[in-house]
Amino acid sequence: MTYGDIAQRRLAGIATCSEGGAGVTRLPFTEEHLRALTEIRGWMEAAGLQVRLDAAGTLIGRLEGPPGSRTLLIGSHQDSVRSGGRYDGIMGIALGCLALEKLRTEGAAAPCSVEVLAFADEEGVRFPTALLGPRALAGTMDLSVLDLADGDGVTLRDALAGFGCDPAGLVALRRERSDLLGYLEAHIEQGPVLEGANAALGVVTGICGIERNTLRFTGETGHAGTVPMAARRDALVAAARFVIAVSEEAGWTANIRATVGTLTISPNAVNAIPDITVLPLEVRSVDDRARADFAARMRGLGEEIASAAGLSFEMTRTYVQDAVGCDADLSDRLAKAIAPVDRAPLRLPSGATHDASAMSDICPIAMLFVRCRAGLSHHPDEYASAADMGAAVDAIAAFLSTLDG
Ligand code: HGY
Ligand code: MN
Ligand code: MN
Ligand code: MN
Repeated sequence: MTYGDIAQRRLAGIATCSEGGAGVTRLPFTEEHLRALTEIRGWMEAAGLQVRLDAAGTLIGRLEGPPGSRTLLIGSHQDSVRSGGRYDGIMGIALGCLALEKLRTEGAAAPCSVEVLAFADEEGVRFPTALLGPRALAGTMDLSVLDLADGDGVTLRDALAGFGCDPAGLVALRRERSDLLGYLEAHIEQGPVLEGANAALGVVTGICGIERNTLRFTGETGHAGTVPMAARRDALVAAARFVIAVSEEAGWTANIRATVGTLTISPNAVNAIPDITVLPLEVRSVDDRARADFAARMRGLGEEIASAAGLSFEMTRTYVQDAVGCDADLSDRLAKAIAPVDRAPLRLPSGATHDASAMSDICPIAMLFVRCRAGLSHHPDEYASAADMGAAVDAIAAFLSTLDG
């Protein structure tokens, strides 16, 4: 049984505990999360780690290094999107544990202290916020998010307390920058680039920035049979024009990915003219300036479309996270560690955001991408091979041995 086979078996095992419908649904501070912690605790103990749960719901496995040595953090997120795949997030936790298990089996002492971190919530699917775990460690969290509620009205504060996590302990989680060597996240690529290059592993150069806005077109409702077409102020027609224009503009603008994704219509009846539409606009880019410019252009476009149809238009930014670069020294060490399987590993940006984005506020970060079949992710058919995961375990173990505490 190779380490890749063990990873495959462990990820299958943990997936079954949350596969209700198609794919994996494992949201933070739920029954599925609780069951997953039992599995992950087992992975950490098999690697000889001291295991504890912190006040943000992060399960932490620690290996004490030589006295006085700093700590390398390895982590990712245990949560998934709804009907997601078996690898996004959780794979990085499994591979980190297996790399330490490999070193333990080989009797190789780690040159520094190492912690594997299983963060509770990166996707932000259950609550309208995310990254509480890494932000608590980085000292950048906003405590007001504790009062945000999920679709059932459960606040993040109550969900934490119900999980045995004391929100009062969050502030004390902040780490000392001087104690940290860095943060490494191994993650399925979630895109087709490595597969296209026939590469098992890649080194991430940077993680895209992201901003989310809420837009609202307001017109006038009326009877679908009696209001002449020329007299209508139809909010759905305006929103439709906007969505098509966003897709076209993003298509010919470098470094931009823009998505609407959902649409709320009022009064949402076939025989009444829609008077209000509310839609999100998410803009991502590795270039923060390009992202801000594009969002400003989309605001102008929305205003233009609305005024041409006699509607009003509002656009409010609800979330922003700047692009982050990966640390050159850690990334070069990672590239060297991959050399046995690829002398010149691909270096590529991440179009997905990660826990590493938040960790970059407290320490240097590096990310290792693992090939993703057909680039499918946030999808039940997401897949990484045992061979590629085995190569990743070897690379993480080799990366650790390049460090000096
Ligand atoms: O949306 C993202 O990029 C991440 O998967 N949460
Ligand atoms: Mn994801
Ligand atoms: Mn992820
Ligand atoms: Mn992540």
